[in-house]
Parts: sequence; C-alpha cells; structure tokens
Amino acid sequence: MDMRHLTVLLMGIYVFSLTQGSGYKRVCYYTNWSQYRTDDSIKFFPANINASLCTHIIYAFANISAGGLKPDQWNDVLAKPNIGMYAKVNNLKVNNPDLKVLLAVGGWEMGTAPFIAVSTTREKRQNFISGTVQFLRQHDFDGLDYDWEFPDADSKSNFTALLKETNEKFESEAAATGKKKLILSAAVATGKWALEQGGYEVEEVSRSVDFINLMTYDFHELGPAQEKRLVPNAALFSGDGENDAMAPQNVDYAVKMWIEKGAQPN
Ligand SMILES: *[C@@H]1O[C@H](CO)[C@@H](O)[C@H](O)[C@H]1NC(C)=O
Ligand SMILES: *[C@@H]1O[C@H](CO)[C@@H](O)[C@H](O)[C@H]1NC(C)=O
Ligand SMILES: *[C@@H]1O[C@H](CO)[C@@H](O)[C@H](O)[C@H]1NC(C)=O
Ligand SMILES: CC(=O)N[C@H]1CO[C@H](CO)[C@@H](O)[C@@H]1O
Repeated sequence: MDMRHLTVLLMGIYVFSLTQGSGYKRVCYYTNWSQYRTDDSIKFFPANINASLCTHIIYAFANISAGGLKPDQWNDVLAKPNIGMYAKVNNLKVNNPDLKVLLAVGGWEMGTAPFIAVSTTREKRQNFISGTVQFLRQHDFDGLDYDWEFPDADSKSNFTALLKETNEKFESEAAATGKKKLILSAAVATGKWALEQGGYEVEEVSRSVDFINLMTYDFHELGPAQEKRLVPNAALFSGDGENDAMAPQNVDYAVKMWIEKGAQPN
C-alpha cells in the first residue's frame, strides 16, 4: 500500500467516526496572539479556520480580573457594527451548525494568582461562576475550558471545588432556562511532576468535566542545546536512548498516567 492510499484510508475512518456520532472529539485551540504574527503570510484570523475540521474550537484566553471573567484583547469584544474576535469565532457555526465554541480562561501568561483569588472560598467561587455563566451566554459561547497553569498541592482542592461547583451551576442554569447545558473542560498538565507532586485530584476532576484536554506538547521544549538532538515536540512514544527523566515525556505515557490516576478513559 503506498502512502496515498494509506492517507485516504485514514481519512475514511476519521469521517466515519464523526458522522456516526461516536463521541470522538477533535478539539482545536485558537490563540488570541496568532493575529499578531509579524509576517502577513502567517497571521491567522478566525476566517482562516476551517469550520468543519474541528468538533470544538476553544478560544484562548480570557482573563480574570476583579473576581470575574474579562476579555483580554482590545478586539475580543467590539461595539456594533464592528465584529469582535469572540463573535467571529462563534460565527463559524454558520458553516458548521454542530460546531461547539468554548472560551478558555487562564493560560501560562495569566499565571496562577488570579485563579487562587477566585477559588479560596465558596463565596468567591460562586461569584466567579455566576458571572462566568452570564458572560458565556452573553457572548454565545457553548462552554468553558479552565487553563489553570498549574494547580499544586496547596491549591488543588480549590481547583477541584471550582470545577465541581462550575459543573453544578451549568446544570442548574440549563434546568432553569431550558438552554443546552454549557460544556465544561479543563486543560491539564501531562508532566510526570504535575501528578507526582499532587497537582490534581484526578478522579474528582474527571467526574466534574465533560472532557479533559491533556496538554501533550512541549515535551522537548528545551531543544537541541539541552538534549543535544532534535525530538518531536509532541512525541507519541519515547525514543531510543532516552534517560529516565525523558522517558515519560510523550503522549502515550501521559494518557496512561492520567488513566492510572483515575481519569475515565472515555
Ligand atoms: C475543511 O475540512 C474538511 C474536513 O477535513 C475538508 O473536507 C475540506 O476540504 C476543508 N476545506 C478547506 C477549504 O480546506
Ligand atoms: C488581567 O487581569 C489582571 C488582574 O487579575 C490585570 O492586572 C491585567 O491588566 C489584566 N490583563 C488585561 C490584558 O486586561
Ligand atoms: C484553598 O482553600 C482553602 C479554603 O478552602 C484555603 O484555606 C487555602 O488557603 C486555599 N489554598 C490556596 C493555595 O489558595
Ligand atoms: C491571556 C493571554 O495569554 N493573552 C495573550 C493574548 O495575546 C497577547 C498578544 O500576543 C499576549 O500578550 C497575551 O498574553
């Protein structure tokens, strides 16, 4: 079988699984900074997204300020008749009515402090969550992706509580309004350190969210200068000659580790 046939075969399987409603997800992140790439040929706007390629698009990132969710960029939300970035991404649903668009909150740049500020007491969490539901509905999002990078042993129980209470609120809001329940997901660390240092209560996290996004990339971001060789950024398996520290730096290990710690495989 030559490569051309193999490619056609794989595409066939992928389309089959999507049209059969098997529940497979193809989750795509759209980053707020791709619009600022310096070379015009690689700038990337919502109009450049192929709406039928993904089942879910997650707009990254929103900020947290004064106890609530806030837009991050000058053009996330614009006064009419202008169309902001939130609306542009949500408008992709015109071309793919099954598409779900989520808003991600957090990210590496935002850091942990704003998450800690809204999660330490039930009252703070409830205020944040109520405002978040209003914000998501106001801007036509289908759900929220928590990108707390990263909870640690001290904050992890507050992260769990934030997820659990967000899910409860999404359920009660849907029941009260008759609207489709907002989707809840979380982007989580895949480094061995993150789980071994106790950054997540994996079973509870898994129970509260609709799906988990394993951050299976930047496994070898130190690059050739450190590792003295070229390695795929998102390696599927460990390669020859990797030492003990490198051996867990791959997709296969991360998935198995999350399942072993209690994540539901489906
Ligand atoms: C968009 O993605 C779909 C699904 O992979 C593909 O069939 C289609 O050709 C793509 N459209 C464009 C304009 O690239
Ligand atoms: C994000 O929120 C923080 C406060 O948590 C604030 O200091 C910062 O200016 C905000 N960033 C943007 C881009 O609005
Ligand atoms: C987590 O929440 C508890 C209260 O439930 C609080 O005492 C503690 O300081 C919080 N931890 C962090 C790191 O914010
Ligand atoms: C929250 C976040 O990551 N915001 C980023 C959006 O894009 C700008 C411009 O590149 C970054 O400075 C922000 O950090």
